[in-house]
Amino acid sequence: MAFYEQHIHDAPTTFLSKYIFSYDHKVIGKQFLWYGILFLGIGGIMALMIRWTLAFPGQAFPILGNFLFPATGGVVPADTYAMLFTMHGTIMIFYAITPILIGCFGNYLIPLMIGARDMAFPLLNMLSFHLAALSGVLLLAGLFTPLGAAAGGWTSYPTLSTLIGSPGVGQTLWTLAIFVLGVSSTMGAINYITTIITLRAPGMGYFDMPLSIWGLGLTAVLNAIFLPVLGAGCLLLVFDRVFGTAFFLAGAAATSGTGDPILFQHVFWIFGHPEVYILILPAWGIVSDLLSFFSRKPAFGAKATALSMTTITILSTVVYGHHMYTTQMSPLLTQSFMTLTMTISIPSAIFFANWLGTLWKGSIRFHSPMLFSLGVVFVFGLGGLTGLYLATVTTDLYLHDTYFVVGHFHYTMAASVLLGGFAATYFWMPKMFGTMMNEFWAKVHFWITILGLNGIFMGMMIVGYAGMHRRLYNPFIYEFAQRMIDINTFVTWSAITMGLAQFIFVFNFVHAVFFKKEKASANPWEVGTLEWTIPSPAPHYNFKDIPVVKCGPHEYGNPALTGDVDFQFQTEELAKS
Ligand code: HEM
Ligand SMILES: [Cu+2]
Repeated sequence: MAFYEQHIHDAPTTFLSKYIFSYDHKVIGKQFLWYGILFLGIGGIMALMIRWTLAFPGQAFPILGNFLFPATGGVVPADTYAMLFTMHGTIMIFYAITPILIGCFGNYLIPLMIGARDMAFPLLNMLSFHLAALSGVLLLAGLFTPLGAAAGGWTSYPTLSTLIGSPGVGQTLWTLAIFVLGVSSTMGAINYITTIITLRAPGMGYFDMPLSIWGLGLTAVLNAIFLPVLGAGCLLLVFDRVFGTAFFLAGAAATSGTGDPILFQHVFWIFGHPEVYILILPAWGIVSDLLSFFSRKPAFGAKATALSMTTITILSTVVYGHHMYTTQMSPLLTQSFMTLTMTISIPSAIFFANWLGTLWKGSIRFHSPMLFSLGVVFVFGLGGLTGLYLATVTTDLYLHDTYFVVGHFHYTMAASVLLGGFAATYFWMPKMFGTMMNEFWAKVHFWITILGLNGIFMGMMIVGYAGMHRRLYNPFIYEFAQRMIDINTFVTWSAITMGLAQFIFVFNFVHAVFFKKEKASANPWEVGTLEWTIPSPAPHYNFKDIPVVKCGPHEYGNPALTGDVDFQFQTEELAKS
């Protein structure tokens, strides 16, 4: 077991060193949380503008419309629509989900759950947040440039993203922003990996780590390997845009020699497919732990779950071609990618079955984190199943670039990751801020959110299956699509409802952080992992004495336990009858 002395320095006293330039992983985690919630709001408003356009084509966007689009009397213009879906996708993936799940919970949980006093490289950690903040500024700056923000989709395919498709500075800023964010996340990833390898508390083997740490660790591995690939692609794209190279320009567009626009798609998806697992793995890990915590049972097949997650991580590196079936790849390649993609169902099925095994005959407590975790099980099941239609070449040729794809990835990513993020926020709130959020409003928030998002994404899959294309400003100029306006209206109302429900969360959160008097106890959920052995909120440098780990993370319901507890801390010797 790797273990070395971790020091304790005096607590910072000034505002700047405490809240802005803090080295403390807990503060940096919270910085990422606020950052992510802010972008979640911006990305959410953009989503509503997209949905409004699809449900009520030609009608002014309520309230904000007249202010933002005065030239068209409040109606979202076509070129703005392209910017909206581009920025929405980019913001949600890179600036909302990533900072919340990985930036916040990665930072917050890793040292606490493995019994360390901080990350291995605290200064690098601070720099990583500040680079992320810089990247956010670069991205948003694009909105204020003369030709507006990037509009080539979150995938930024050339030629849409070269000077021909988007001459404005906005696209250059987008590309730079993603590059800077890539650097930031790579720094974070290296830190996470080193911390997990070197700073685990004495006695904690890899299989004694909570599954949340498995998820976050595997995510960090993927990040460290594949973000540099995206970074390289972005850099080449910037060269094409600014210095006149022709990596992704072909034919007459290239000044000398020629490049290949499709090359960018390869580079993008070599990163892009692992990226979807980068986002989902932390959510899987957290849900695997929470299902066990709130079923009061050891996680069923915890080792198999960890190994399945590892297998998926490895497989995710060799399936990226399933995003490119329609680029005229050789059939030999498409079939190989199809087979490899299908293979992912095997480990997925294993850990999905393990989740159900954990629930089986558990004494389930339906607290809000549990409700959100069960929500993940449900939506991820749907998302995974729809993936099979897309993985199959023959069905994908029809479904590619339709709203079916949009429905699929919103179920797998938006829905499961969002619900997982909420589960984590409600659950670790007492440890992070020292207070609990209101359970009643948490449950109201859960029910409206889960009904809303199923209305939204189910509706998307239906219209997509009927042939409605994604990214069109007004698909209803086609006669067959006119009949889909009603479903689109339904989707939009679901989105508005779900959007409004998020205010319940924001009020609940802000109230708990700033206004609530009643303090949380050290272990309000009665679970045994290391972070619950210390007071809430976690004190400066977490552990006065580094804990010694004696058992696994999910020791529940042992009949030999006495008193009215049904769990054991990881620092306790297993009770023997
Ligand atoms: C469980 C097995 C899964 C399979 C077999 C699968 C398969 C696919 C395939 C074949 C596509 C390409 C469709 C097309 O463009 O025509 C696709 C798109 C996508 N999937 Fe999945 N997927 C799975 C799980 C996931 C998960 C877990 C996530 C995210 C956490 C995810 C996120 C995405 C995204 C973001 C896209 C579309 C990107 C874009 O075109 O903008 N998928 N999926
Ligand atoms: Cu993929």
